[in-house]
Amino acid sequence: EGRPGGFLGEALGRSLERSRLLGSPPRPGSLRGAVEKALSEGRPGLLIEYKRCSPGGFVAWRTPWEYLEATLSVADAYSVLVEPYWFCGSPELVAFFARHRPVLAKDFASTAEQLQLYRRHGASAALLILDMLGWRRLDALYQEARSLGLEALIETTSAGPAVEAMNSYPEALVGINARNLETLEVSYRRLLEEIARAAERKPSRALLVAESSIDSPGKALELARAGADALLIGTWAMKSPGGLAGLRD
Ligand code: IGP
Repeated sequence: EGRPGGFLGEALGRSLERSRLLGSPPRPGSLRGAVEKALSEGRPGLLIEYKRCSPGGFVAWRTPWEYLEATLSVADAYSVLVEPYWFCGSPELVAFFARHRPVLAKDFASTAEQLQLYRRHGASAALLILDMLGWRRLDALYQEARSLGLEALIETTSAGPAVEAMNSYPEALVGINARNLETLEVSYRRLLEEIARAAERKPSRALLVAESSIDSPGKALELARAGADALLIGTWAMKSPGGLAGLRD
């Protein structure tokens, strides 16, 4: 009996591939290592995000493999949405991208079980949102992540808490998000200002990440000059992955 042809044949191939991923989780490198390597080449680390939809109403049904092909040459790491209801994400997508680059599991993580799920799917790092968790729960989840061998990206929206996080958690990456997650409002101007303020008081080993609203090479350059060590790019990358090419020149 031969393999089925056409779409069914392809579906069988993908199914076998997914099944293999469950049996042997990928062994990705470190997210910090990927960013440090980019910095050693004189450029900011590029964290390219895979999200198929967002609460803002954005929808992009580029398949994971098409997206991988279009972005692998610029991505130092991937940020992959796990949250299913607003962002159309899943843990299996983490496993898919983690075979190729270190992956940040992007979710509204609030329990140790969720961190274990990301780890089982090959994530290198988990997102921890300070404005959602508060310092006490953040600290507990951060310790849990470390004990599982996961790195963390601690996210906030302004320079003050970002500097505090960089001082308290020197191993973590610390991000400032242009999008306020209470109101979903985005401000690139504000992001640039907060990155510049946080960079002034950045401890030497810390890694500062600029997140959201980056949609041109000019903004990427401006944020890097203001002191961002890495850039997290979602919507722009999903809409026109070809446009990212200029970022590594
Ligand atoms: C990417 P943008 O504007 O490039 O699509 O943003 C990323 O920063 C954004 O998706 C994000 C996010 C989050 C999503 C940042 N923090 C927390 C969900 C949860």
